[in-house]
Amino acid sequence: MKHELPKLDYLYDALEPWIDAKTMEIHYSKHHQAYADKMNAVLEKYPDLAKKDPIELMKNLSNLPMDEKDKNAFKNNGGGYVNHSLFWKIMGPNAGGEPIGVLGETIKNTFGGFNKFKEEFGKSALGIFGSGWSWLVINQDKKLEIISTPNQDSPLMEGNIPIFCIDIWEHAFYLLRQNRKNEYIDAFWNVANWKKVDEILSSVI
Ligand code: MN3
Repeated sequence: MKHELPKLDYLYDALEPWIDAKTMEIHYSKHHQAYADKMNAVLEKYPDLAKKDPIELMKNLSNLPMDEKDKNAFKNNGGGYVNHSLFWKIMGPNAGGEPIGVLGETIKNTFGGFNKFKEEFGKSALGIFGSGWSWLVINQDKKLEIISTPNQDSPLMEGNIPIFCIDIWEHAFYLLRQNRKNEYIDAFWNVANWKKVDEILSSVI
């Protein structure tokens, strides 16, 4: 069974002016598609694994019955597949502002306020050397935590459940902002879909 890209809930230009339409189009239809295609190519060799949810496979990566070369290819491309699938969901038009509900409360209690959280998350994102992601996860102690991962490594690999993220690969911002990573991170808060993140949090705690 081939895994397909999840449908985008908004148009490519819906996140303008914070994230431009061309970047969204290439990011979704080329980059994400390539991760999906390469993940499917690995899974073709393992029909039993191909039937499973890639999220479950990423959680269990170290124990997957694959040879090492395939496992590494699956880590990179299955990671790219599940990471971007979450990324599109937690962004949206008419978004931004402050998180409310259980999410808002939990962020406040964990980080000492939304602004403190933003500061810490932004620092994590800006501090990534090369390509990677910053995440808000539910860790194994069931607490919110900010972490970052290199390349397309998924928090799932370490038993963390990601609920919010920012893609810090240059392909996520370079067309519009070139080397100005800080501008991209600042703009990103305007597309953060906290309603969706709150739903994701409620579904996993
Ligand atoms: Mn990307």
